[in-house]
Amino acid sequence: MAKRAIITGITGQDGSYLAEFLLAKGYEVHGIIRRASTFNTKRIDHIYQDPHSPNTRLYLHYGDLSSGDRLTDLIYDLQPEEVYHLGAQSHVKVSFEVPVYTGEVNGIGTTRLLEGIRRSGKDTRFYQASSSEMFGSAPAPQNEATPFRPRSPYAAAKLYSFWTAVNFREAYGLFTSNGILFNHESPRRGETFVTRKVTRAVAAIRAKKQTKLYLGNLAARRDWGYAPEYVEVMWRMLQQEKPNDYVVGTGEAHSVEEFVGEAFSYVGLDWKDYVGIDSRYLRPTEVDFLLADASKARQELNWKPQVTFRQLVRIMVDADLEAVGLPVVGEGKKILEARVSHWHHWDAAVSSALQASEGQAGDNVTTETK
Ligand code: NAP
Ligand code: F7E
Repeated sequence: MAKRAIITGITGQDGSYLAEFLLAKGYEVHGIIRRASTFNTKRIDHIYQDPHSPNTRLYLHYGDLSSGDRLTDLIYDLQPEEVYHLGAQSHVKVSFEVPVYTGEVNGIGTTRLLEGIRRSGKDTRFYQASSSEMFGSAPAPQNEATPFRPRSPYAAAKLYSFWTAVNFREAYGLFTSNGILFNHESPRRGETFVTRKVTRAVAAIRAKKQTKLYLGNLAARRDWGYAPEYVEVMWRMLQQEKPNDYVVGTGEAHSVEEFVGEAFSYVGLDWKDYVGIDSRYLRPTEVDFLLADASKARQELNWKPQVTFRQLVRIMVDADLEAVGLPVVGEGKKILEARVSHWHHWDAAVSSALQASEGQAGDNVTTETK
């Protein structure tokens, strides 16, 4: 029988890739989505299946992490083998503006799910989307033994969830694993994160639809990887004999300025002609330097990322050029064809962005549970 998984945050970057990955592995996938007055399913429309079809393996259910009853009911009704908890208010800068909401959703939301699993009595395996932001000001490189020094409401809330997952493991024997993931990006990355903001601007400037790009701190350094490779490691964590916590990243860090330089030069532009600084994008407290020491994941999960920083920039810029209707430079597209040939395809990555801009999303929700 097919394994059944619940994904919170299925409409997000990682949730959409994970849903594709699990469907390709033969899972029955149940995604929890928020009701919105506009369509918010653009990243999963290309894998949507009509719930009336006998072969359907993707189901969507309304629910919100800020409210527990529905989550508990879904866990009771569905009795999933695995829960991937990816739903969150994921923007660090925004968390300074809405700290209480961020704590409610990113912190207490996890307890709501874990309590639902504990009370259901089923030995459901649980993946917690922990974050390198939890390391904050701790010196790089960071690994599982590095002390956490969070620098934002986002990071503090994620830390609460990290320890709650550990506590439910120790107190009740639940299979809970934390993936401490460093930044990972893709053509499906939210438009206000710095990488996507830059690659979209490069495409818009090339298309003569934009003349200037305003950013904040160009000196911050991040360990940026390619998102589809990171959802595979989430799954690997839940296939282990025992639950555990793992740092996941490439082991290579670059500054925001380097990302900007690489993206502009890929299309033959000098970034200094286009980029300005606007203090509104600065954070009250910044995380200066994140660099993963992912040796444990490499050894125990046999996980090693294939896509490099330079390749990531090319994949994202090509996708955004295509999304604004320009010819791609082409290196990014070739990299994906050569290096990521199995379940993730260029067409899906780009077509979802195009569908979004063309407003093709549909009403894809069934509230029926099996
Ligand atoms: P994302 O694109 O922002 O997706 C977040 C998802 O959470 C969306 O589906 C969103 O729904 C959903 N969500 C937000 N608030 C919710 C609520 N109150 N109730 C139910 N669902 C809610 O984030 P991502 O980049 O895919 O990241 C996935 C997870 O990994 C997040 O927990 C993030 O904090 C964590 N993480 C990300 C990275 C990274 O570099 N990407 C690194 C480490 C950890 P809508 O579509 O309706 O907004
Ligand atoms: O910022 C700097 C900014 O917002 C990266 C989330 O997925 O990864 C992400 O959090 C850096 C920061 O990502 C702008 O100050 C400069 O130093 O793209 P970001 P993040 O804060 O690292 C972690 C691992 C997560 O868990 C989070 O969910 O870039 N920066 N100028 C800017 N950042 C933004 N957003 N916009 C700017 O204009």
